[in-house]
Amino acid sequence: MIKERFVFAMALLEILIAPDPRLKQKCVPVEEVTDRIRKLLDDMLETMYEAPGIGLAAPQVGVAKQIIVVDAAREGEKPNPLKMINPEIIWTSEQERTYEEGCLSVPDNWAEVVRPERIKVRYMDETGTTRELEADDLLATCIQHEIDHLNGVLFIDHISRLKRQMILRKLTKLKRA
Ligand code: K1U
Ligand code: ZN
Repeated sequence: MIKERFVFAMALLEILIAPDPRLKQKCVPVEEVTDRIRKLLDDMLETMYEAPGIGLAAPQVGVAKQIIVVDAAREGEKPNPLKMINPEIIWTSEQERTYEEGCLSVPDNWAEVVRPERIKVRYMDETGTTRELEADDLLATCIQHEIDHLNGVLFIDHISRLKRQMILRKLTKLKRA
């Protein structure tokens, strides 16, 4: 008997640009880690590297599920791709850090955001194994930024209303043009 084999090619996904109601949704947890979820994780990583970016959350590609990918390795460092399903922050440091953040869904805009400097995050990997990771520096900032996306929060929600509205108006005009 000939066994059928499916070979899935990786795909680049379209990244949604704000304002978009799909970026403001609360995402649902993943119940079971299937091949479809693993394919989404691979496609998200490929999309993130191509953008280029250091993180990407599923709602940014129109999928309202609690899934993020991150690689905060700096230039010249060994790549460190992380695939996180149902990530939850279980500890944050009192010490905070300010970082000028960007977002692939808010292109060409950067703003300083204050967040805890160190975090501990619990998540499921692509095999369904629950893991915990302690992160600091850019990795901690990026994971917090991506988990915000899963709750419909963008980095511009951390800045003044005036600045946020200016950015959103600019993006709306660019999308119309
Ligand atoms: O969520 C996203 O849209 C990805 C975003 C993540 C992020 C950046 C900065 C601070 C916190 C979270 C980005 O990757 S924006 C692009 C970016 O940071 C970058 C692009 C090329 C080289 C290095 C960084
Ligand atoms: Zn973002």
